[in-house]
Amino acid sequence: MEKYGYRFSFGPWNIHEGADPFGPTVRPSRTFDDKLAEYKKLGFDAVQFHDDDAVPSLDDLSPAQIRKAARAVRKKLDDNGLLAEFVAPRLWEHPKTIDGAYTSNNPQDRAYALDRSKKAVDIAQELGADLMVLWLAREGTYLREAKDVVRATEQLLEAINTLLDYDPKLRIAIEPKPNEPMDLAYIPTMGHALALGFQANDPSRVGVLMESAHSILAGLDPSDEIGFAMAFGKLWSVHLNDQNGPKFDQDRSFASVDLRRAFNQARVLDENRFWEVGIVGLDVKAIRTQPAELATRHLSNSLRMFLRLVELVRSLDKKAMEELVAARDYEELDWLILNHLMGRS
Ligand code: GLO
Ligand code: MG
Repeated sequence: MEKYGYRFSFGPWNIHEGADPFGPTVRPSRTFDDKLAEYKKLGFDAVQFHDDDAVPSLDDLSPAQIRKAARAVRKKLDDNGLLAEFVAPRLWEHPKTIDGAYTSNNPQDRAYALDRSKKAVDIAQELGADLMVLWLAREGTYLREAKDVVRATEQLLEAINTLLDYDPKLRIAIEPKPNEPMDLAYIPTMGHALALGFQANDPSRVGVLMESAHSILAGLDPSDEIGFAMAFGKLWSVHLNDQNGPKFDQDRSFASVDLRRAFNQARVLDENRFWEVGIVGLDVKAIRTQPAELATRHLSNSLRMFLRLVELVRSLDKKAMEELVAARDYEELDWLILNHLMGRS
């Protein structure tokens, strides 16, 4: 398969058991090793990690034990010919993160969040990844009076600065999301994430990860979110997927809901040479009805769809487009794009 210089990644959570808030699992769990064996078969190059995907039960381990366990995972990656793209501290499941992590109202809980994040940095170092992704899952509120937004923003900045100081080579990519699990998140969009990063002590080491579904949930266009971040050289990773309107986070296969919206994400990424900057992550989940033995199709289909869209981007009749833009004939430009997407000329 021609990959046009792109590399692809997903996280172990993207092969999952199909539980939802209203029903139990529908597919058996697969071990980490078993999932790892799927990556190359599906055409992928790199693994995205939560800290505890790499080192389970890390809260019960010493820093030395954590590093040792992470080194063993590095060996498995090497054996499978895979890279680690990033490590993300999982700051949303522990009892100490019920009311938020860096923005919790409880100082002990905030200390836990920082300590846990430092352990995630240690794991990233052992896995050979210089990137940490911060999905700020519970940094927000169910009711606004519960926290002080100015203080919360300062706390987020302090946490980022603490991590930048902890490892002078670390880069941080903030993954914004407007809601879920919180009703109202503090860093809902690319603009918020970038603004926070630019205020950090070393802004050159803070960038963003754009997830399509999150942009759509915020009522924004993912390709514009991509382009806005790329204009500042700040798009360091993506979570491409799809989303049927502003409801719960669906993580549908890339392009499965809105082909043209996906085409434009591929277009802005490709026209700005994303393959030279980052790895294409696919944060997709199989729908719950999918039988266990077929529950990796969403990954390979998303990857192949991205590459097909890159081909469509590159085969666009640029000259015809320029002429239509110059004539301000956007109806005909619309017709050209729609026909191109349908394989018609
Ligand atoms: C959930 C997020 C989640 C993160 C992952 C990495 O909505 O998209 O999947 O991307 O935990 O931090
Ligand atoms: Mg994501």
